Amino acid sequence: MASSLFSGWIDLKRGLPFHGGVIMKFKPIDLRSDTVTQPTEEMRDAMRGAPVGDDVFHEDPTVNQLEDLAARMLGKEGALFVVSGTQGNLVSLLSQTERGDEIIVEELSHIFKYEVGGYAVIGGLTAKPIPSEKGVLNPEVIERAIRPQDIHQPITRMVCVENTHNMHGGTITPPQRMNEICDLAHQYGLKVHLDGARVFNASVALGIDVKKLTRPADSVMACLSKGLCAPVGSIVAGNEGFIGSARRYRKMLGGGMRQAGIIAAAGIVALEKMVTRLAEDHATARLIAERLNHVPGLSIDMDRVQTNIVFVDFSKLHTTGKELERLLEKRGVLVIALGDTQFRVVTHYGIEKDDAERASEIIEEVRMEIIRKKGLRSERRG
Ligand code: TLP
Repeated sequence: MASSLFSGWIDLKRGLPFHGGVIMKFKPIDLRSDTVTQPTEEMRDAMRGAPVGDDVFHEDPTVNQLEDLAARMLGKEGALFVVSGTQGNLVSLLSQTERGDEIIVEELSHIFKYEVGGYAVIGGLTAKPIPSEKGVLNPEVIERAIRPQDIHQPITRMVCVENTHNMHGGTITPPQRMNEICDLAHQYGLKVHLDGARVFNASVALGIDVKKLTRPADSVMACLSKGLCAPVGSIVAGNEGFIGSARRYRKMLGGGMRQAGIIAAAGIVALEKMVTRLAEDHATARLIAERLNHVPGLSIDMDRVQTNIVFVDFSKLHTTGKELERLLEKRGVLVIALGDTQFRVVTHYGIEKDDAERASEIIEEVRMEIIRKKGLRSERRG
């Protein structure tokens, strides 16, 4: 229905001019997340023509093709197509732990903070959150968090690594550090799960084969529906025993998807065609970061700008996150504020260089508007 009303503004690559149920007069520059990406035309064509079958019976040729491709790319014996990153992380935990076990997690990790406590509610697990250096775990800190064998204490069973690390601003754990973490964990008999929602962003930014980051882990989750643009779905990968178990837990969680080849078809395009393009998102993120970092009242830890995520500190503007979001939205830029000190910008397919420039300009204008309103003097930087 919207297409006839707003056909002049519709751009399938970037999506329809809707936001929060409201039809906007212009298409916003949506920097809230790379989860907002629309499937490409090639994905839509592939979905239209995909041969399908009942995947619970292993009879969907397109799902089977996606899983084989993903396993090969991630350097694992097998892979499983799951509904979401959250489901992929949960089946990975359930498959490698017992109720009452403890998992070691980074304190701002997605598994710990944003997965509704599934590890505890469904897995019966406790979590030991540990700090990191800008999202990169230190093996010595991990070692100190491993519980001794003691009848009073839960058994430490797993270490979870997030690469790239979302809440630290898309930071990368390099292969050498990944090897060190895995060597230590394995020495203690622990499993390592990699939340690689954006692991292809890490490999593209480093210019290395993604296997260098995924191989040392026992299980890997990688999202198809973020920067890679598939409409739905993630992959978990590991050895055959793990995949067998993950398949059972996926079924338990309601993730047996029947003719899922329809969406797996887009996942194949995502893996074959959309990986190297992520470099463009890294360039637009850097462009925004470099521009905003020169704006008085805003600051960015440029060390953390490694992939497609930028955290902007606006605490010096003395406004609320909600107000900032509202003012930006009025001018057609969507971001997510994290409390009243930082907002997050995520670049993705459909955000071109000129969108990045325009968004930076609008953010600067809104900052002026806030300063004017508050009667604050704009101070020049140093
Ligand atoms: N992240 C989303 C939100 O949930 C915050 C986002 O917009 O960044 N691991 C990591 C590191 C993630 O960033 C996310 C999603 C997930 C797992 C979960 O993936 P989905 O949304 O597919 O369940």
